Amino acid sequence: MMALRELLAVAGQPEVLRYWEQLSDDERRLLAAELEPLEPRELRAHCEEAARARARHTAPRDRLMEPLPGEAIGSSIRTEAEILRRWKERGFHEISQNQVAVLLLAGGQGTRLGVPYPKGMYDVGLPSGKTLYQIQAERIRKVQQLAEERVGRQCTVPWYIMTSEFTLEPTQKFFTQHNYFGLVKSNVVMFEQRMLPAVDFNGKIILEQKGRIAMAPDGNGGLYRALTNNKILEDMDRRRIRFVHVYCVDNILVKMADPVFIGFCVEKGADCGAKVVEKAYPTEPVGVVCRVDGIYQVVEYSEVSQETVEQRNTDGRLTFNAGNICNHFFTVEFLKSVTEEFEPQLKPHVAVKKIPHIDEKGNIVKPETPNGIKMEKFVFDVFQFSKKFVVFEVLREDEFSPLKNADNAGSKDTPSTARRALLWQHYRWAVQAGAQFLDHKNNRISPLNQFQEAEEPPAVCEISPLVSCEGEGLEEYLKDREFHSPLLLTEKTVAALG
Ligand code: UD2
Repeated sequence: MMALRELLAVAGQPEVLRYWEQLSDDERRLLAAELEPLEPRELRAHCEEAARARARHTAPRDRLMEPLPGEAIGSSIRTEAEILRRWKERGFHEISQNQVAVLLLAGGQGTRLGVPYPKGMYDVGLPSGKTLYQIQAERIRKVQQLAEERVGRQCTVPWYIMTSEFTLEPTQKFFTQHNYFGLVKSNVVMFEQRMLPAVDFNGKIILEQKGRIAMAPDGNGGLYRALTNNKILEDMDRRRIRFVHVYCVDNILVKMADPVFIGFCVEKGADCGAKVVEKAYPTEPVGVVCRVDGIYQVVEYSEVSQETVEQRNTDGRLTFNAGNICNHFFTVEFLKSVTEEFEPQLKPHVAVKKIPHIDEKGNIVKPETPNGIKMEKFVFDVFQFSKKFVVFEVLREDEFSPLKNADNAGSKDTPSTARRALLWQHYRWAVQAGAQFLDHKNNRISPLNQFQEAEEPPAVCEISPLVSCEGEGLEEYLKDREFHSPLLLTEKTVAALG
């Protein structure tokens, strides 16, 4: 208790204990457990900085923004097949040498989707009922298998999963319950990022209950602190990992350890890279990769003016159209330089939010206007420290369909759009591999290759990642064969077709 009082005195937050006398032993223990990991002087600086940042009118960086020069962008769309093949083989080579890991950012609260469990556990309604975690796990298994086929020995792509207080326990339970989806448990490394208190506009920590602080994870840029605190880079060193593919949990089309992207980055000698897609509309909630004052950076959608996002070139295309899809490449060397040297220089971003809190009398209030500040670091803010940064453009319909919002009328990036994006992709693969689909009267459905996110594909076809990662190897099962919708291709069903 004394230690706690002292900690809060140094932090300038003694009021946090104002209901201490009314708390049960359990509540006291929980409150102490939230506070004890925080260094008091750092906590003080965090609260003061939050209040200052709110008061400060941050100068928009818009006028310093310049679009990416064309030559700075590699592309999976506008590159000859031969070169793409070379990048892919280079990527598979690194994977087969066990030098590539994937790292999932899964510490977010998923507030917009509004489910009380981690987003990775969400089932968007595919015929297989698979969750995002399962899809990602199976894609790792397939990439490992494809690398193994190339070299004839076992290959491992370790999966690091950054969670937070909200997501660690349910994620662990879920993986155990599902037997790690067939992955080797010791190759799935979960670790936790820090939580920080939300503060009010006067820099005072907000209590959401008498014995509970309103805490939030410190943003996906909390990754770098979490790597240090959990000795993750040491783990990577032990496994001789050199390249890491970092990605966010909610993109149903994510290509795990994408060999083309890895190969491209490695061949270019990059220490840091980002995948982008052409933005779909000016206000799409994705950061834009650009140069700010000459330095490659991402300017987040929440920090750019309407005028800038709407700016167009003479050909009608958006001037800032390189949409960040939260798929990054890092060398382990670069991550070391960040954790050892640059992390403290990362500036937190301020989010002004409506944060439930208790009033003077101890009643819980759900505010209707913003009342508090959350401070978050962003994963991409380290790009500025890169010595060789590359950008890789990919096709949205192949690689990006994020799950952000619940299925309400007019919402974008919902379970329905994610489900449809995946089913469209698999339908296209099946048609390209020569499958014919029949309707209920046994008439052939004329193939449609035009992806339209708002519509269901002409036939339902879901292909397990364990059968095909990106449409490869399907002719053997599908060519010139007729199928009724829905078609579910799993390892079992293809065994019968092959
Ligand atoms: C992210 C990108 C945005 C764009 C978009 C595409 C950032 C800062 N912004 O925006 O530019 O690429 O995705 O979908 O990357 N997370 C944590 N810990 C946290 C907060 C978030 O691990 O404290 C994870 C979260 O679980 C998710 C990812 O980071 O996997 C992105 O978080 P988000 O959904 O809040 O980011 P969003 O959509 O605002």
